[in-house]
This record gives sequence, structure tokens and C-alpha cells, in this order.
Amino acid sequence: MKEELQRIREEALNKIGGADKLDRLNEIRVAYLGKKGELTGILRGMKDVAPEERPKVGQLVNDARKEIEAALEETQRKLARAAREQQMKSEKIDVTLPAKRGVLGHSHPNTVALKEVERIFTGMGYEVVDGPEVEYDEYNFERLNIPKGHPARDEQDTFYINDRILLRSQTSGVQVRVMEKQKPPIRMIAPGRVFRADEVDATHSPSFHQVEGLVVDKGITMADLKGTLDTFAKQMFGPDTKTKLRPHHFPFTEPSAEVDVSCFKCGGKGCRFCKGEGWIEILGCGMVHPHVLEMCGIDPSVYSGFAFGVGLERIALLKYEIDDMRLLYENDVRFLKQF
Ligand code: 2U9
Repeated sequence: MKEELQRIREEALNKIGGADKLDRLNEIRVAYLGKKGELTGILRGMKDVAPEERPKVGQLVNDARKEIEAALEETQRKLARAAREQQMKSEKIDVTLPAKRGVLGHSHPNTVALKEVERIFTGMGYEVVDGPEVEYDEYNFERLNIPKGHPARDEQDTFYINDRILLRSQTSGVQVRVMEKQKPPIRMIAPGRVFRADEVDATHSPSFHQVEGLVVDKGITMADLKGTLDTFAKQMFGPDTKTKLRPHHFPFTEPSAEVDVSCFKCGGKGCRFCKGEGWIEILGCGMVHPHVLEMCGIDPSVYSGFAFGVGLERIALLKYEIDDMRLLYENDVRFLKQF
């Protein structure tokens, strides 16, 4: 029995010493100390040992068990440490390697242009006001001197939700709301998306963006309008830019004008960019029609005002020399990252 115990002990310790994996160590534990293990088998055979010998043999089995357990534990610690070291080595991070460049997007040309327009007008004391894209006919047309049946409605080929509600064709409803609520002086711009049932081409889209402006106060004249637009044009297109007003007609302004700026490519001599004209049309404007003021709750015998409207895409196309509006909506990063 003693020799057998000695053999088991040596064999187990040998195997433990030779184990190179935690799994293997577990197998050894089961083979010797498990329920059906060799050492456990010895304990079971105690009934065949003479009673006076039993305590001694029992002691020997226990000693062997402790020894094997200690060896298992130590080897397990060693193997676990080695495994951790191996893992640390394989996962080592070289902090001196150059960092991977992230793909960093940037603002859309429309956004860049809008921020610039907002910077210029807030610099002149204007407020930037937002409003709903789904609008009442009343605010989009009626209060702007465009009653039902007016030809200006056909020009704007509007998307109707029902006979009272539509997708706004201009941001003017925002100004109407401000005039209803606020006593002059009013100095505001209303940027935002507008909708018209236009066919898509290089200069048209069923959805585009406008920035409309409105100033209402006592004694506002066409000279204020001209001076404001001149300041805007110089800041947007360069300090040498000249501004020219051509008579026009809008139902909501009287008198009305279209505004050209001197070509910022050729300085007005005429080039391919301005199609030989020397001038480029950028926006529409006028003095707010007295009837519009009245319909918005402002007394036209006390107050006067000017308004203007500009297509944001038109400004972005001109400023960044993009020749097709569709490029602005395709979201091709190869195009967008140029600006
Ligand atoms: C109120 C009163 C007057 C806004 C104005 C224009 C002239 C204009 C066009 C520019 C290019 C539309 O995007 S576009 O096609 N707009 O020419 N807009 S005056 O006049 C207003 C607005 C609100 C209460």
C-alpha cells in the first residue's frame, strides 16, 4: 500500500511538473483526486488495511493529497502567469505608431453660405427667426397680397396638403408671424427650406432654401434697403462689389427690384462667369407693400419697411463656383469635401 501510494504520489507530481496547459492540469486533478481518482481509490481500499495501520496509512494518503494539491496550485499559478504574459506580449500597443486618420466630415456648402449670411446680418443687428415648413395658405399667400386666383400662385406651383395647408413656397410666413406678435422696430432674417413643384435641372429643385429679410420701423426708406444690400454684397462677394437695383414686380413689395452685383470674377468687365454681362443677379427686394403691413397688424401710416429674398443655393453656387445645383443634393463626399 505504501509503495503504491509512493508511486501514485511520484507519478502525479511528475505529470504536474510536465503539464503545460491549464486544461491538462485539470485532467491530472481529476485523475488523482477526483471521485474516481487513484488517490481516492486508495482511501476506498482502507477497509483491507489492518485497523491498527489505518491511521498511519490515512495520514500518508492525506500527506500525499496535500502535496499533490500544493503542486497543482503552484503549477496552476505559474501557467496562469505565463498565459497572461503571453497575452500581454501579443496585445502590446506601440504608442509610438502614427495615429489612424479619422474620416472627418465638414459643413455642406449650403451651411457654409448660410452661416456667412447669418454672420453678416446679425452683425447689422438682425435676429434669425425660424418657422414651420408646413404652412397655412393664409400665411404663405393671402397676407402677402397673393389672394386665390392670383397669377403669382401658378408661378410657384405649390405642394398642397389640403386647401388650407401647404408646403411653404417662401419663408415669408415667418415674417408675417413676427409682425403679428411684435411691435416695430423689426429687423430679422428667416432662413429655411421651401418647396415648389419645379422640374429638376441645373438651377431648379422642388426643394431649396431661401433667406428672406425684413426691416420695419418709422422712416425706413429705399436708401436703407440699398445700403443694407450693398453692405451684404460687399461682405459676401468682396469689398469692391457694386450693387445695382433693376425695377421689378412682386405682389408683396412696392416698389420692387431685382438686385445685381458686379461680377466678382472680372470686376464688371464681362467674362464667361457673368456671361459677358459684368453683372450677376442675386436677389429680389422692395419696400413692404402698405396693404401687407396692414394685413399683418402694422399701421402703414406710421411705419414703413423693406424686405428681400435670396436663394441660398444661388449664393452657394456663385460663391463656390459650382455650375450645377444638383451637385448640392447628391451628397457625394468627393464633391462635398472640396469646400
Ligand atoms: C413679408 C413682406 C415681404 C420677401 C421678398 C423677394 C423679394 C424675392 C425671391 C428670391 C429668389 C424668391 O428664392 S427666390 O426664388 N424672393 O425676390 N422676396 S421681397 O418679401 C416679403 C416677405 C415677407 C411679410
